[in-house]
Amino acid sequence: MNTRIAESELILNSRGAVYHLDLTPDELSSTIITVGDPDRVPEVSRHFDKVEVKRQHREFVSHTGYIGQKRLTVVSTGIGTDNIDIVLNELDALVNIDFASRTVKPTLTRLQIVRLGTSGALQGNVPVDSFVVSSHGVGLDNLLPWYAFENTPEEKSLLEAFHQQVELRPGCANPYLISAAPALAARFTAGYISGITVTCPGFYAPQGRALRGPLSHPQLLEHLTAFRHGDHYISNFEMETAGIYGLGRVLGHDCLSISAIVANRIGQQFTKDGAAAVANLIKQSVAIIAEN
Ligand code: R1P
Ligand code: URA
Repeated sequence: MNTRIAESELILNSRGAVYHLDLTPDELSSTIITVGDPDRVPEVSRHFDKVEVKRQHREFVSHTGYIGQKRLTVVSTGIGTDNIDIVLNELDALVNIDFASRTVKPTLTRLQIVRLGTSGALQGNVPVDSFVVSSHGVGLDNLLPWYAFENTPEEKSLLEAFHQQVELRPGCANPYLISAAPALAARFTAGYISGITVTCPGFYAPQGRALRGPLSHPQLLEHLTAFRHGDHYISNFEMETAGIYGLGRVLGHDCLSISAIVANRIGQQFTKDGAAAVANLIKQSVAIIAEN
């Protein structure tokens, strides 16, 4: 039986558009770029040959257009995995729920979702202005434990190693680990560094930054930097990747997160030109995403 999804669960506005994103199904492509900063959306769509849709509601700005024959949507998520919960569920609803009957479609669409963001490096040899492709996302936020999901044997073994090597106070985090879509990751190799990305529920103490608030985990950076499991190491941290990979797994979409490194926490450096680093990441990556 295909149950009707109530008005309170899938909320549509007067345009028939999904609640937070304010997009209708025809306004979305199946190839999607997510960015954190709403001002980054036009920086992506300036590479489109034509922009046919522009929408904005709260921090969620969306542009849909074409590069050649390839249709693309770029959408801003704002900061954090609480926003990723909203964006990934609404993107999925736009393709996999029939808004008229409010039922799940019999044939599901697999979206291709690529995050182009910024991040802080956790290794001395991952320099500022370099680009990191996240082979896996480790979530120290608490989004994915709210969903039912399955880990692969490789993910279980990496997560076990993470539990052994990274000391976290009980009740502070419930780490989860999900890998990138392998076929998507394989397209971003030349000019990109690959490593595990840790997704944090904040920018300051949850990333080991002490301004005035004392840290409950002063050893966090040291443990993350030292982590090893076979050839795997932790390259960087930020605030969305694990949530995107996790909801991609839950909902059946292919996800990849790529970051421009703006801070190196080991060398204590910050990029001299973050806008240029992000512009370079966008130019190089959008060209690859637009290839068929
Ligand atoms: C923090 O400054 C923000 O920057 C990073 C983090 O994940 C967080 O969202 O990504 P974006 O530049 O894509 O927003
Ligand atoms: N974004 C983060 O979340 N952390 C950094 O250090 C830089 C960008």
